[in-house]
Amino acid sequence: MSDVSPATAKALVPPKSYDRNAVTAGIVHLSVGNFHRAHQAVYVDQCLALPGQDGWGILGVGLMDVESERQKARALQSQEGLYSLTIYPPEGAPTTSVIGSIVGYLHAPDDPEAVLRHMADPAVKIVTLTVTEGGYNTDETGRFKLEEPNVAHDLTSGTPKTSFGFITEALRRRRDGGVGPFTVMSCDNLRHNGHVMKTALLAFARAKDAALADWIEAHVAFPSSMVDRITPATTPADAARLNRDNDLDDKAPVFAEDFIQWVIEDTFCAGRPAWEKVGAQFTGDVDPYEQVKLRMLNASHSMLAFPGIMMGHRIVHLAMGDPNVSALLDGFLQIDAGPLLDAPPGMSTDQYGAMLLKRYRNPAIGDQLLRIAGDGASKLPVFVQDTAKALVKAGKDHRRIAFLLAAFTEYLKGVDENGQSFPVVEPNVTDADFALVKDADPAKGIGLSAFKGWGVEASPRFVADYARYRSQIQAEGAKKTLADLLKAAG
Ligand code: CS2
Repeated sequence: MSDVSPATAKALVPPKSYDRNAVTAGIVHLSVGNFHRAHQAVYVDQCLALPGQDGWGILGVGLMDVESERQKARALQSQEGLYSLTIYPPEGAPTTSVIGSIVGYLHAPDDPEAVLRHMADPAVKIVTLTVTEGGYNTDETGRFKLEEPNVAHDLTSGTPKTSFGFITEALRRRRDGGVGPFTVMSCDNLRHNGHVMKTALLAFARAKDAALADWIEAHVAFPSSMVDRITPATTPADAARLNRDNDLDDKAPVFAEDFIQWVIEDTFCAGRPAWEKVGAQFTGDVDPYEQVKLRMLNASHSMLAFPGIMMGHRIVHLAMGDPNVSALLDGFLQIDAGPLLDAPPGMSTDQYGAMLLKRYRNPAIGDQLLRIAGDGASKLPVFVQDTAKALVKAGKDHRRIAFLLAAFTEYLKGVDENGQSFPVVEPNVTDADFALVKDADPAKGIGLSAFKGWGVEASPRFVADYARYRSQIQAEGAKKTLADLLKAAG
């Protein structure tokens, strides 16, 4: 609870750099998380201050039918989409600004028709999404899961629940009404996220209406993009602190690190904001940027989260304060992940790795390891699989990755080495997976569906190390296991 009473705290004042009343929504964003509000919404906010950009405001849409999303909708609606963003540099004072680019907000389960009306509006030219790695509804072979209950609902209903249902129905209305298509841009941490989006959407559309799927394939653009800014969840204690420090009464404050990056493939089909004027980078090939970011930043985040949680840590910079954790990440970045990558021109993976460790050490962020861990079963295949595959194939040192997979498997039990339990949010871990986790034979866990197709199960040395690390984590804890691993690794 904020201890700043509304009577004394200041209300949010819209940005002065543009006339917010003149701004209309040219972008619909599906699933407005903190990351979106600290990233894309900031680029848009800065763009709106430039001439000729006032058609690029954002209409935010919440998709999930859960209380926290309803609460967010109420908070943002009561503030007309305004919220404060506080940026913490590693040293020196934070800065707070009010972001005005979200000019409307709808909670889709309350009024799906209103969402569709907006998405079909000719003024909307781009639909962006941050629906998380697991939100693309594909299995480990890349197949779109038509049987997923909400997807199955959307296939037979005109009142959608899923992003696929909303986008497809809106595009149908636009095609039938002679309104052109909009661009669909994923802003999630996935390799080739544009391609993943396109494949998923076309699989859905084809199952619903083949002719519409052909139209979408011919007319809709799906640019890929690499997105980056570390944005913690705002806990009630954070909200109280931010409001107190800023003398504000904001029901939905966000905070983040000062680093920000966005690399976008320039293939929009209905125009786009002048994001290049506010720091975004446009390129013909996002892949090298995505690979470096996913396989270094997100993968090392996982390397930090699962072992860190099992050691009893909960906060990123505090875990980084343990020299062994720091050495684990450094080894992973510099020895395992970095050398396998073709970095984009002008970029060195060594420097990038060193910068990541610096970002993680920022004490003002207090990012949550449990946030990073969430839905690990969807994240690990995206972030770690390619590195694991390449190391095993080349017969290189796989121990840090075997330790990560062992720590992830033990983490699924929800208790750390101090006996503290924590919530395990793993919607994509099946009952069969949990049975493997509980099996008395520690090697069995290598069969988890999250590890399918990695090729590690075919390496007896990898499986033996994985099983050994699991047994040692169970018997002596992750700290001791890591200390021994580092000693052995020299
Ligand atoms: C994190 C990301 O959730 C995760 O696994 O690694 O949210 C990370 O903080 C962002 O991608 C940073 O850009």
